[in-house]
Amino acid sequence: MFSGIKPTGPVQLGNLLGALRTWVEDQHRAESIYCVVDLHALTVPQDPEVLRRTTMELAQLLLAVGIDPSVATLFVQSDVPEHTELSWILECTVSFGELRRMTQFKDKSADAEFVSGGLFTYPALMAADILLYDTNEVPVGEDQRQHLELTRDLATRFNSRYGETFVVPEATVARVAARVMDLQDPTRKMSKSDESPQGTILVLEDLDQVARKIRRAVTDTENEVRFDPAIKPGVSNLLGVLAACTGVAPQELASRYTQYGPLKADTADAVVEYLRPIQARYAELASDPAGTREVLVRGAERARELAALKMALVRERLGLPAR
Ligand code: ATP
Ligand code: LTN
Repeated sequence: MFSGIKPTGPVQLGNLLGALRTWVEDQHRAESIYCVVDLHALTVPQDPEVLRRTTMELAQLLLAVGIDPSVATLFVQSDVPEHTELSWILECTVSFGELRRMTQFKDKSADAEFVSGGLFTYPALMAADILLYDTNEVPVGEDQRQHLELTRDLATRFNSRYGETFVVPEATVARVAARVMDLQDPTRKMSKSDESPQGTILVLEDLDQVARKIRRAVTDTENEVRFDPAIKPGVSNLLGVLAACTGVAPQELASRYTQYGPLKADTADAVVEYLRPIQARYAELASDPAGTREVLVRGAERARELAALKMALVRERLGLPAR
């Protein structure tokens, strides 16, 4: 199992319910490697002090949600230089046309003033992250499915050109809350780097404020509680969030409500109770930055061992000199 998250801002509810929740469950099922992908954050300009702080805070948050460093490997991407090395090789494996079709690139470049080359080649670095570790499964939110398909294509192409080298991975997407939507604009995915303070719930946000934002979520002018994301995105989003927090299916939850008010109130309560213990654990970890740093050093050592083995094979396959 391998997955990554960018230190581009404070973690939001979509990250937690769509991805991190599965990371915590998966770590007991198979060998799991989780990565704070700081190099991916550099596709847009970052303030160095802010990036340093956000990387550390994100690692602490991952521990607070339940990543257990005694069973899973947690590390920072830039600590393992093999990621950038393999990334170049995969940039030479992917086609320009494939990169141009990526919807994340289209969305993020559409109204950007400055579009970096890295934003365009981003999926090659992501494929490198995954392929270095013989990954079978990649737990991600729905928005990353296309990048995973591309990763599979690149692994297959490389294997057929140079001989069996990479395991072809699969995406595992959460059954509910795989795409948590913005509370104020439920046609847009909740995101940590977009400016939508009223539509975004932060995992470490004041809990009264969390409840307030959910009670004010945009729904629709009908008066029927039904799970139908295409036609009723706002109501379905609340049902998906409530389902993820309670473990009850969204369709089943829909049948229990006739009005929006009680649905919002129960969703607010469920999210607050879901976040409360995470916030408490985070507060404890925040007082021990040295402990987290040590986890990351050990994680990088373990990741490097595996990554170096894979790179040695890749270099041999390509005719690059052995190190
Ligand atoms: P950014 O706004 O900087 O692009 P992001 O909030 O989309 O960031 P990422 O670091 O790109 O977050 O993603 C980390 C994980 O969270 C990925 O697996 C991604 O699919 C998942 N994820 C992100 N947003 C959501 C969402 N709204 N619903 C469900 N999963 C999500
Ligand atoms: N591209 C992902 C973050 C990411 C990732 C990865 C996810 C980078 N490398 C490897 C899974 C596996 C995103 O934007 N959410």
